[in-house]
Amino acid sequence: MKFGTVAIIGRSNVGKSTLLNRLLGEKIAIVSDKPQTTRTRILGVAHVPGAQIAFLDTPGLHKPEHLLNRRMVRTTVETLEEADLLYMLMDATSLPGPGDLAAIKHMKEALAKRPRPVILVVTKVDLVNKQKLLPVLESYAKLFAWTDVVPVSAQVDDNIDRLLAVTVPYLEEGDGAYGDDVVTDQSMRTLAAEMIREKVLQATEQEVPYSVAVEIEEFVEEGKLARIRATILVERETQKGILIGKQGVRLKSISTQARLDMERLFGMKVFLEVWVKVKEAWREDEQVLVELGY
Ligand SMILES: Nc1nc2c(ncn2[C@@H]2O[C@H](COP(=O)(O)OP(=O)(O)OP(=O)(O)O)[C@@H](O)[C@H]2O)c(=O)[nH]1
Ligand SMILES: [Mg+2]
Repeated sequence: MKFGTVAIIGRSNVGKSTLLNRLLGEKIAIVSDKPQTTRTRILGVAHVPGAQIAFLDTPGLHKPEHLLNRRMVRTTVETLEEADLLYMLMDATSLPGPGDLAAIKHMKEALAKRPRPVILVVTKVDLVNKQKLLPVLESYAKLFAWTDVVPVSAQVDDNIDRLLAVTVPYLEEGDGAYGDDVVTDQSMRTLAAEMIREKVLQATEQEVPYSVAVEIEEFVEEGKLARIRATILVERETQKGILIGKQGVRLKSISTQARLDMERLFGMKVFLEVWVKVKEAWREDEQVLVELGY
């Protein structure tokens, strides 16, 4: 039996959470086309023949402009320092940019403290035709002395089995740290809050996605029914208006979609009540961030 921890890192939006979900075959991390979707470290345990792999999804490495973002980057750096093996993700639909170079800088600092194998995972290859892919792979490959380079598509499940096969030999001999049925460390409360946030991210634009957090006020299980009351925090009255929408239509749609996801994942009926509350500058408020688990 082999066991190890693998940090999934890279700039914002490269497809870290999508890859985590695909590696697990289960959706535990939310995904959106907006950068800075993931705000915490998310453990996902893959049980594969002969090995247990603890994947750690992380917030994207970016230039932090709020206390929330400084904490996000710190979380990623800590995970970089702890993990046994690193996956550095880069996006096949673009060439190396400042965000990738900044991510490499963080990675090198962590490796200087403790060298470890790093697999370059080039993501989203389904979006690039074969002739264009080769030069892109080369331009990423020459940025660092990667242990391996694996191009994948997490969306269409291309080469994910190869990524796992490349990974296992780098793990140490040893028993898994988690029980056979453990998939994640995310509580049902956290998963519920994240599902609501995902729908908000998908339904809004510009500043709104960054200004939103979700708090679960109540989570009661009654047999096969969960009663959940949640509050969406925003920073301004105008954002509250946007979220609620004309005659409450947008909020209703967000809440319905989130409820359906919860019912699927939890395997129970969900009664969901969602409110919107303005809390100015919560992203700078230490106490609020702690309460939110950031
Ligand atoms: N076509 C395609 N799209 C992908 C693939 N992987 C991710 N995406 C899309 O890329 C966007 C970002 O994906 P995420 O998984 O949220 O990226 P992330 O790196 O976790 O982003 P942050 O948490 O914000 O740092 C989403 O719109 C995904 O649907 C892929 O393999 N193919
Ligand atoms: Mg993510």
